[in-house]
Amino acid sequence: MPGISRNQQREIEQAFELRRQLSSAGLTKRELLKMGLLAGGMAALPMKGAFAKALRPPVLLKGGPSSPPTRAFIEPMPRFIVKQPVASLNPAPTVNPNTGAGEGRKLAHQVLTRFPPQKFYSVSQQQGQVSMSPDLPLQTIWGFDGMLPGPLYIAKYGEPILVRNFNNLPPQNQNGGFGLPSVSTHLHNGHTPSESDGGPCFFFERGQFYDQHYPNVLAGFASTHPPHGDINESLSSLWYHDHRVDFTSQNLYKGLAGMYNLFNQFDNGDETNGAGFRLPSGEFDVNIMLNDKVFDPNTGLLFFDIFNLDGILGDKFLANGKIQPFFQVHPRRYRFRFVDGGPSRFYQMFLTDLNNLSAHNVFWQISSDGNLLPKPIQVESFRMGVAQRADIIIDFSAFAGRSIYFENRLEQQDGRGPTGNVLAAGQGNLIVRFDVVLPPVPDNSANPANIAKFYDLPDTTATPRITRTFRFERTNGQWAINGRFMSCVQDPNRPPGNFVPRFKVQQNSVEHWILQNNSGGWEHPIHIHFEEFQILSINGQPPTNSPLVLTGRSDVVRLEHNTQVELFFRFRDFLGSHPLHCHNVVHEDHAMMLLWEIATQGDNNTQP
Ligand SMILES: [Cu+2]
Repeated sequence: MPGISRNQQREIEQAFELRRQLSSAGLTKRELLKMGLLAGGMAALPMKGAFAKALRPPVLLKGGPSSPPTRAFIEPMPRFIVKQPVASLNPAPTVNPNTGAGEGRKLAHQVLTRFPPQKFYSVSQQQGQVSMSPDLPLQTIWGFDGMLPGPLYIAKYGEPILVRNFNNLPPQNQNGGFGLPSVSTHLHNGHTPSESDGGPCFFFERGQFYDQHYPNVLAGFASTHPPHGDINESLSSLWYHDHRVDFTSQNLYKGLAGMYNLFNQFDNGDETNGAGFRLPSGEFDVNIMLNDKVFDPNTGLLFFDIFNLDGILGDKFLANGKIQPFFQVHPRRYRFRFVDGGPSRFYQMFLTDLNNLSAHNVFWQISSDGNLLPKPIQVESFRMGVAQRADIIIDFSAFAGRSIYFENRLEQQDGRGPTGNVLAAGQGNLIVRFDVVLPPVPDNSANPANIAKFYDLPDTTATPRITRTFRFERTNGQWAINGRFMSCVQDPNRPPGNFVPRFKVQQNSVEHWILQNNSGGWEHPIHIHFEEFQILSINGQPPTNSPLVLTGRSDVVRLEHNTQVELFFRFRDFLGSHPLHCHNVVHEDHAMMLLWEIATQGDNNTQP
């Protein structure tokens, strides 16, 4: 390990060992907090001696080098494996939870009969072994079908599906130090009824299954735009991941995530079809999940630091489960669907030519999270917080015969958030190397410069029924919203699966939500489930469209230092509970999240 002394190296190794022993004791973060091991963060602990020193290795906590060295760009980036449907499920799915057969669902499906599934899927959450680098040992992960990343669902509007999700994870005492074999699978911002959304409280246990019904229906179908919904609210690139309350960060880090591409008649997955947008399709439509991870310097095994409440930064950068892969491409246009798979890092991605560092290599951004922008914008970079997606189009014909890198140039030194500095070309994290070495092939996709419009932005002038304010803040070393922490509390007056919400939204109403970060030290990528928002103002000013502040529809807003944003929402079509939370999954688990509920009658709580 270069740049550190033998003593520092030994401290790091001791710290990993101690943390591993404490982690495998199976304590939750809250139990550790009660024991005083987490109070106020490690730095505040009044500990002395070798134990304290080892628990607070300076190099590790500064996010410096910890993992063993790995060679870069010696393995290809894997493509996602497309999930295939099954002919039928046995037993057949039922509206009410089939608890007798082992289903862990508590609430009935709201629209299973209205939108009967046309395809059925069966997926198993289980342990698997994967190679993240030839320079590291095989890693034991938890993945959908045992894979990292999990499979890619190809879905279409108007084609409802049902996914039967099995929990086949190993028992808690075989978790390798982190991970809880109790899961809830969230399809991030599908317009999905609450009981299938995979919320934090809808977890199910080992040996159980859970049927998730994805109607793949446009928002507004039962309200503003009957009967088919608003085409302007079409979604494209979604991802799914574990959302188990208090354990999302461990389970996600362990590998429980995948992607879900949703098509319609315009974004139709066929670049030769002139009725659509003619976006690059087939082998030229590539999903990329980004993660950063830490590996134990002694064993080379994946390491999760349950003592870190700021947010975990890895010193190894993975794309589709491989550390710094290369990807061979043809000299033509490609669509890339990026997701920041966390756990805590923000990215600003540039195309870097290491032989010409001063070049401004432009490409096209076409989406903000799951939403196509009103039209493509030409950019030199794009920024993402955890859970955010960005669809971009790169024309590699300009780079034929050369290699060019995806480089993250956003400086971030700890889990609190980026410093705001954008590093010079070549000084950031090189993540994927594109080798433009494959032969020329036809390109039937549209030149983004000639795409005048994807969709219109829905109107945001309707008067809100209520404006609510949410403060995101640090409280006693943990993370709170309006001074309170997340917990799943069963409503004693309603059937099982109904949790006490912090507030009730009136179905089909308009609300304005003000999100406040009064801190100069932290940034939070805030995600609200179920409906997308538009930003009405940032610090009182209407936003101006730029690559860093896209004014289109989104489902995650990066709440930067000392920032207040006002968001426009319409909550439609379904009833039930959903969370609002920080998607730095360490903050989320600890416990910057709340549950709200769409109900027939809303409340008037302006600071829930
Ligand atoms: Cu946060």
